[in-house]
Amino acid sequence: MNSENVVDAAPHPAWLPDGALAAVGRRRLTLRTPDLPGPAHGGPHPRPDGSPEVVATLRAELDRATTAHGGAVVDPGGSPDLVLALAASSVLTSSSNGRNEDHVSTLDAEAGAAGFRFVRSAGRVTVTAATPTALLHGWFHAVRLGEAAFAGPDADEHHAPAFALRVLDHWDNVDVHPVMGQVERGYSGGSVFYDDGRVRADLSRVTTYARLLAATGIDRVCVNNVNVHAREARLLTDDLPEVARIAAALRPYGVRTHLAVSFAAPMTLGGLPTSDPLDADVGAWWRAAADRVWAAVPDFGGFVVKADSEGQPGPFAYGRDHADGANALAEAVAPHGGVVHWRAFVYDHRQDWRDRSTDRARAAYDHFAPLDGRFADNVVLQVKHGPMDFQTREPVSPVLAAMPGTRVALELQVTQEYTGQQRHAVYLAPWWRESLAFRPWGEGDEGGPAVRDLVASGGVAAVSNVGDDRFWTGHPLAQANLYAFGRLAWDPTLDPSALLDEWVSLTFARPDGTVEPRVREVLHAVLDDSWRTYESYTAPLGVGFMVRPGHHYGPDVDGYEYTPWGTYHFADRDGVGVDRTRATGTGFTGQYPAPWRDVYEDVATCPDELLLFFHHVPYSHVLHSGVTVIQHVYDSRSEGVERVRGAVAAWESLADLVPDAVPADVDARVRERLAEQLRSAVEWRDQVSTYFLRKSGVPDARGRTIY
Ligand code: GCV
Repeated sequence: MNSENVVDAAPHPAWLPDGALAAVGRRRLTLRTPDLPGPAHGGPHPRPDGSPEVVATLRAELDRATTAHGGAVVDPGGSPDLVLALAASSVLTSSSNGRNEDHVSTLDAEAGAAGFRFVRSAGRVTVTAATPTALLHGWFHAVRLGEAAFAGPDADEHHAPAFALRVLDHWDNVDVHPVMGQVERGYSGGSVFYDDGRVRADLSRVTTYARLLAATGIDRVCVNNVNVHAREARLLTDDLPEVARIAAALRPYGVRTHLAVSFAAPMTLGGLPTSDPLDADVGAWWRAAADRVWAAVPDFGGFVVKADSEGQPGPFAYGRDHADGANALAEAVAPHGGVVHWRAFVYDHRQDWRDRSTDRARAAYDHFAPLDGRFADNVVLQVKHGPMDFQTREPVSPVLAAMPGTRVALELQVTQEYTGQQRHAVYLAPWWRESLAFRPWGEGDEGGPAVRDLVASGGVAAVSNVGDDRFWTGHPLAQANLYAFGRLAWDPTLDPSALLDEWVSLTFARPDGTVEPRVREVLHAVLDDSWRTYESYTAPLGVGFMVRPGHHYGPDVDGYEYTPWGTYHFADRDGVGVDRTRATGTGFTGQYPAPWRDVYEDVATCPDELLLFFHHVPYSHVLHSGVTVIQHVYDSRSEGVERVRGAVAAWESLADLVPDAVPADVDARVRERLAEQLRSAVEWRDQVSTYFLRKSGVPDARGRTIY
């Protein structure tokens, strides 16, 4: 049977198989929750951390682990190996977020309380936290460490998330959209929340999902698509009881619910003649809507808004700007401690391809940089990591450095829309880590803050890659991306290869908690460098796109060249690339501070991997690597295919370890996906190489077959 058909089986345990709990589960465990703490920050709104439910979850986690592995839950006097204790927040040091004090607010107070203390003394461990959710994160920290939690010298560590907000955005539709399906850009089956027009009756899988997220540190989920269609808009009103059911399924693991809302809701749902954000009735409508949401879901997180973007309504219709729009919603949610994630993905999607002066890459900065300082404190401007749209390689968005007076979040895409759609094994953590570490004012310690510092108060948000597929993510190895995103959201300085190692240790744990070393080696061989491998057989040198329009899978070099979407490569017989210089191009380089504005401006200093993003160059241009652009196109497409062949062979070398160290269903699905990746990589190589041979007339110096 095709592994794709196993839809009714229980979901794959991902990174929490029982074997992952072996080290804690065979020990003596104690949970101390003397008194549930009072309001986290003295505010008027209900507790944001689902206290009683999370305490019940902690009890159940301890029971589950010890039952599976022969340990015991004991009283504090019973000589426990691991104590989990709720305590006053004074046992914790507060986290520093490096932000301007003017912006300190409720959210920061919550982030400060989100940490836990980990103390090891003579092989016994005590985890202490001020809230049940923080304690739950401390529990999963011990699970992740496994035997190492109890081994080694005495330790006293404080762990707190780097970011106040760690969000996963689901682009799930309630109705099956005629073009985009149940999940927009979803490659993992249907939605875990909805099934053909309604919230699922059985949401137990949502709670299992929340457990996986809690084990990485994610604590907020937006449960519907930012493209809010008519049916989905009603989640804000008629369907609030259903949203409350979803929130109840997420709450036991301390995960809070957010909704994407339509800017036009006052008209489409409220019957008002306008959605003008400065209209008094519109403001009142949003306030009443927010009041109803928080009445139904007391720990609700907030709204996500895509406005004036790709057909979604927004403030431009009323001659207002995005600060006016965002602030109207922010005012409505503020009394509840809510937050508005306002997306900066605003550009002209009806561009004339003949018009060389309009540059989509410029758009977000042009719209938002002038508004810095005007957004309310509970608005988070959510900025895609690159100026275009989640391509395989882009420079970091200049907006991130242009908004010092605004709470800014970095938006990443865990779902692999442009990076192989979970048919290709592409581990994205190295790239995310690179974006988070980028220093807009220059590299080196003197260079100024990194992106991870700039987004400390707005945090990170990412588009989820999860669906109702048995493996959650279609490709079982794509689970590593979700895991790594959660961990980087907690600590953006973590090493991607070490994170992969953590993921392997948990996911491939045998019942006794051990992992076969060859499995670990092969997963590193297949995944560590897989993002660069994917880059090497797809669109070259940062030029982007070249994908099939619409679904965005597979090669189509000119697919977007004459469309209104602003996504061009400008290849002709002499050269390729987009001139974004100040001297002769669109001027986009000028949106960066020094030194990058000059590094990118000059073809001599622009990094090879971004050359065609910033410059139109002749095919004979010699890269820093020493080869010409055209020869690089041929060489790297060919090498990319060979690297995929290597990944296939590496995975096949594990055959003798199935099923003991590699579950048979995982093996079957990975083989199926790797075969498709190889087929697709060959197609990419042949189309891209052939296209450029035909355009340029320059033969491959190494004489390989090109068509
Ligand atoms: C949800 C890209 C995707 C769209 C997505 C959009 C966005 O354009 O192709 O499917 O819409 O990004 O981020 O809003």
